[in-house]
Amino acid sequence: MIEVWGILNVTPDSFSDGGLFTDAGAAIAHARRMRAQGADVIDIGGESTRPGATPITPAEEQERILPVIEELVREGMRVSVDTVHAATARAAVAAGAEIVNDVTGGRHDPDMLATVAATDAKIVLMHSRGIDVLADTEYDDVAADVRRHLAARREAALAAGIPLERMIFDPGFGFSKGADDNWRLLAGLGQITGLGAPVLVGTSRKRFLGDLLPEGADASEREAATAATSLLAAQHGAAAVRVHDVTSTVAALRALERTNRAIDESVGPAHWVTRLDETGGSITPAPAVRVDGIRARGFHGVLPEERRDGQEFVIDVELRGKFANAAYTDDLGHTVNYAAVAESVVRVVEGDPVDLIETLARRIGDACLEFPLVENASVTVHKPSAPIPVPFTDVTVTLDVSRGGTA
Ligand code: PMM
Repeated sequence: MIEVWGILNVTPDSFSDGGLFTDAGAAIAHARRMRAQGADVIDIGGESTRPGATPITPAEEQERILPVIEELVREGMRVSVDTVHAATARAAVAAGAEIVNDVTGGRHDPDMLATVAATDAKIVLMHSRGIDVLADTEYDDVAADVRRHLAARREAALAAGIPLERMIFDPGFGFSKGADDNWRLLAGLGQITGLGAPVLVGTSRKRFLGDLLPEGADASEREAATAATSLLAAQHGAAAVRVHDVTSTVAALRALERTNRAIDESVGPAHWVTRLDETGGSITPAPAVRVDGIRARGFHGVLPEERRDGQEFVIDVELRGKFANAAYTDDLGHTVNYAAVAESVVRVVEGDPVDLIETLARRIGDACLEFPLVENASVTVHKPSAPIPVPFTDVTVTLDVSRGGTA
């Protein structure tokens, strides 16, 4: 089962539970309760991200959370610290926290990434924009924009000395996202899981869930919607969910686990049942989709005349992924639309010039992975008209890309 992180806000003003656990004794008691309910990690925050919350100094933040962390670690709990301050992260890790959860992805405090790099702790790199989580909600394509942002945070963290194995990505539900953006992000979670590290999802009690409830319902009535969205996140590849009410989400995830177990134990043709945490079916081998001989004109190459005059490129792509159900459902939604793939390939060839066809092949491969259900792509780029002084028929480069190994 995926991990469940129980939220422990030791703050007077968090949006749904502010003020409940400001006293260390009450906070520790609540953490124990969450552990008994099935929480794998306790995520402790001492500063609220709620719009309008009073900012506090790192010293005040530490005063609130360090005694709690020390006690939870002493009792064998795994602790994550929700902070944007490097000094607090350092002190919390010294007190035994094993994860630093930074809602700014290390952008707020210039020392954060180097501080985490110097420890053994993991870091949650979350997508967010400004301080005001209700502002700045314009996106071209929210899942692709968030993926790009997190890929850049990944590069920054790598440059600071944090290996990929110590990273966790979080698309930041509710942070500068309009209501529909949150649903699009959930639908497009595969783009985030493709970044190469586990993904954490936090929908708990967030405003966008209010749209599912009768008008006037308050945040405490969002538990069923939290459990449902956490379950959907698990089905879309999340490795962990961050929730206030542990019992309801653990029950939902156990239902998924039980059903999948029944599927694994089932007899009969594999396509009668589909594991619920896979969008594709369980028939093997899954069909491959090939599109060969896609022609487009581009200006790639090292030679000046290639850049000036351009030439024809011919591309073959073979895509593999979770297409198995298509053979039984006859539904285009269960496979990849090869016409759209071909158009996307042409756009890349006609796009910004590069020197090497290896680079071009890689860009085409990345474009193929943008399609849902595609898990790997083999791309061959032919350059039959390359201006070399020897008679020849073709020059090609073939490159394979797969989710998790690219971007
Ligand atoms: N949401 C809140 C605070 N911290 N951290 C991560 N990694 N992901 C989130 O979605 C997230 C977070 C919002 O406030 P809350 O603590 O009251 O849920």
